[in-house]
Amino acid sequence: MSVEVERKFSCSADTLKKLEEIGVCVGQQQIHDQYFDTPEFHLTLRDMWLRKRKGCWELKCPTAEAQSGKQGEAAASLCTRYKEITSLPEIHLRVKEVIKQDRESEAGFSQEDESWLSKLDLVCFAEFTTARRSFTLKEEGVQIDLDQADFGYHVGEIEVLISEGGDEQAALEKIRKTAEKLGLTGDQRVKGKMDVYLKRNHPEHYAKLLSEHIL
Ligand code: V4E
Repeated sequence: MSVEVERKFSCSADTLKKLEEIGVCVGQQQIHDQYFDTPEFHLTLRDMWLRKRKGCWELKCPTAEAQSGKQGEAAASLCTRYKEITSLPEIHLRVKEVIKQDRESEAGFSQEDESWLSKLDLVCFAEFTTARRSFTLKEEGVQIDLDQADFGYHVGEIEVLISEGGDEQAALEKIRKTAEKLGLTGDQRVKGKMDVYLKRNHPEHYAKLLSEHIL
């Protein structure tokens, strides 16, 4: 299981110019995401994000450190860290734990068979496509993504993948150095695509996530 440590940023023309100078473009892609939750939003109210991307299931959930509220210095608070679970049986187990569904699901675990969704009352609450350009800074071992979502929001992110229990401080330091090289200033947390999507499409739920400090 891996942990994604990342910092979002607003990509100005100057930042883009710098990135094109010092980074190596490693690809462009269109990403279609569908996010699922119960109608009562059991998962997202626990900061758990279940999505289908390129035909595969992924669950992002907070790390133990994030759950205990350990945040560290100000620069680290600009970063998020989430466990990324991609094994479908494990996703099913975790989702079931949260939803506290006592009825045993008999669904098999193939990427194609989606009967487990309806058994757990999971519905798609967000769906959008992102045009992504990815860069690396080889010396830092980081990936930088520039995302343009189809609902008109663009955002950049600097990310480092580590294994669970891996060196988070080293990841934060790589992100800090990269931000410095890109000339990023400002200590404001930048909104992700989901913030903007929920604010527009599910304002009541968005307000609840804000009040619970999940977004
Ligand atoms: C974890 C999370 C969400 C799931 C989507 O995560 P995000 O990294 O924003 O999307 P994306 O498309 O860049 O995924 P990737 O390709 O990197 O795997 S939606 C909301 N959250 C929580 C969250 C948060 N609390 N704060 C910030 C700044 N981002 C995300």
